[in-house]
Amino acid sequence: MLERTLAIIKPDAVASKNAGKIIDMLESNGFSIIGMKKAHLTKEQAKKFYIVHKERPFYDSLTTFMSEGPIIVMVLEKENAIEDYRKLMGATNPEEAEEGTIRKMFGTNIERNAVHGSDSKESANFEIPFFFNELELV
Ligand code: 3AN
Repeated sequence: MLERTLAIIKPDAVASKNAGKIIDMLESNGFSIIGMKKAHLTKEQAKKFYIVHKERPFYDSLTTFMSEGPIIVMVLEKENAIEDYRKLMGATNPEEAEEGTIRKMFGTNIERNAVHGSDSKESANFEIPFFFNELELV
């Protein structure tokens, strides 16, 4: 069954001009981009997006990072999109990510790790409408 996931190219990877290479990897791995926009989150918006992490020690630092510059947000569609995109991203810590994954290639450290992807159907159901309405998904 076709599935949708939310992908973000984070401020570090947009600033380092790696967005195009990351988008190329998505397409060559079979993902269809059905929604895409550039955004610059405020700290408050980043805190709302990452509300599930509000008790974590890195919540403040993460939301400062995610609001430091523009991001590129996409809705990706594919069979098994959520799990397959998590695999293509690689481990949260780029040092532990497998060769050929996006985070291994473009991540700097466990926080500045180039990309985000929904980790479950429940997350995708929160994250996709956070950025897109149905009319924007084609
Ligand atoms: P993932 O993005 O791999 O699902 P999560 O959900 O545990 O990882 O963490 C969300 C985001 O928080 C990560 N993408 C990363 O930017 C940041 N993060 C995770 N763990 C740490 C940490 N120990 N220190 C700083 N930032 C972290």
